[in-house]
Amino acid sequence: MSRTAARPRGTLLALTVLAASVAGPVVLASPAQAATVVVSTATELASAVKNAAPGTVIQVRGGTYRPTATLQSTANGTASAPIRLEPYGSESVVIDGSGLPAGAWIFKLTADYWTVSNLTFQNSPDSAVVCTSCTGTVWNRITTRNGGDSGFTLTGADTNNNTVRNLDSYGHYDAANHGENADGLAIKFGSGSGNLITGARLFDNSDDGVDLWSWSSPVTIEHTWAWGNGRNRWSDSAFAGDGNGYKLGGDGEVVAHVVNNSAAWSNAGNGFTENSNKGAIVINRTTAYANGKWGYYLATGAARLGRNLAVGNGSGLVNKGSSVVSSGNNWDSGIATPAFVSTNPATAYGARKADGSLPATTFLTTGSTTIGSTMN
Ligand SMILES: [Ca+2]
Ligand SMILES: [Ca+2]
Repeated sequence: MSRTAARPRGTLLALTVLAASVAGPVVLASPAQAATVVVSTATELASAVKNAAPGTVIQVRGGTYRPTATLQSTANGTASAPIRLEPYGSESVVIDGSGLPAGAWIFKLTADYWTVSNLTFQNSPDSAVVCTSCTGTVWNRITTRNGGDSGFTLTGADTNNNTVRNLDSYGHYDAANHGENADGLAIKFGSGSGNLITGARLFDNSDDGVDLWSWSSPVTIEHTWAWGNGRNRWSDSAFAGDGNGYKLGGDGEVVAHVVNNSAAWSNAGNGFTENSNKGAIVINRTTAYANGKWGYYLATGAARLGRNLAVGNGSGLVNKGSSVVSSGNNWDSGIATPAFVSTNPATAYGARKADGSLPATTFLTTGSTTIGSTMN
């Protein structure tokens, strides 16, 4: 369904829209906007996003929106009064980029203290969602899918204390570069502390699941699954996707990222790779299964690998350099390899739990309390 019909609007919103559309001198220093703004067209959505103020709640009526320009804002919320962008009630909202110009993103936020929840961004010509130099943003249960570059991106200096919770990002492919850039989640070209990724599913993207290229501060990733990345699903005869589940560095940055209780399977490249990052990357209780190259590739850095489980990867379980500290992993002496309860990944694609967390699955579980991801 394409949302084109106008719905009745509240008086406050009507006044806001009217005020914004009046030509001539603007009396107010900045246009006042109602605390709660209900939008039902792409034009209203663009205006509400642009003009938000601390405490604004933007509620989007159900339907599919096709903006013709990038939705963007530089309006800051505050820690105590964040700006919220979310569906109206339990309605289902899809923001579709197929009407955007070539090279455009769907949503560009250069702002602090937003909480964005329960929205799907699809078919972007380029990246879908990009948060630049953001602080204190929270992203709950966002889906990015089938776009022309990376799905969800944090970038820029002063990117601090952002939380990405329960992201689904899949099917991205940059055709012009034969798939070499489109990642599920890109935290690249920037810095900032306190950024947390939890509960993500990053799959079937042309390049990597997670990419932390040229990022100079530690990122924490937990309860995340990356699979099927870097496989040529587009019949591209010059396909160039890398296909790492977790690309944990690059461009000379030395940084101690942390990955806990996560999994990588069936990626074309490595399950987890330092990608030349010589920092003390910490990887604990993760599982790498059936990836095309190494389960864990940490050949030059000083990673700390604890209680990880690698099974059935093309190049081998682990490639670790002499500075790596390795303990309790199934390649370490005296550590047994527990059997998987299931190797059928079908449930990994299933519906999330009511609270938005990862779907229940026995896939790659072992029942072990000491090694490998618990897959939840
Ligand atoms: Ca690449
Ligand atoms: Ca990449």
